[in-house]
Amino acid sequence: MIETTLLMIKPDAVQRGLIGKIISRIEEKGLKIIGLKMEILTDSTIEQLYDIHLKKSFFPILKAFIMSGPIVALAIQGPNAVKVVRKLCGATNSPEAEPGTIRGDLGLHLTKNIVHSSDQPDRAKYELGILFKENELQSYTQINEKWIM
Ligand code: 3AN
Repeated sequence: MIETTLLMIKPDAVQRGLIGKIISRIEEKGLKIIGLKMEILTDSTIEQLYDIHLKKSFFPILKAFIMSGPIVALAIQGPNAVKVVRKLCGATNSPEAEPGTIRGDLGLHLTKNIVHSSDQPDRAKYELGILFKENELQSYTQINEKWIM
């Protein structure tokens, strides 16, 4: 099933100059980028995005980190995109993420863990709705699609 999901490149990866490397992995997999922006997230955007973690003890640390610099948000489309992008990201806790995954190859930290991606199709819809307006998502056909999907 063709799905659209959110990938957020977090401030640590932006500061470390890893934007291009991460985007390359998405493109090389064959997934299609249909939205892309750089932004410094506000208090309220972070609270909406991480609504399920609002009451958690680590939320203040997470929020301060996400607000510490610009993030890059990508809307990514493809077959089973939600699951595929989660797999490309690897386990939440970077030291436990498998080599070959984004976190497994590029990260060492639990909070500064390089990327976020939606974990379910309904969450993807919700999270994309927070970071993108409808007219910021592009509908187009890539010429290589018939070789990939
Ligand atoms: P994921 O981003 O893999 O879906 P979540 O949703 O469980 O992971 O956690 C959201 C973010 O909160 C993680 N990316 C991580 O940066 C941070 N986080 C999760 N658990 C902890 C924790 N115990 N201590 C500090 N930060 C955490």
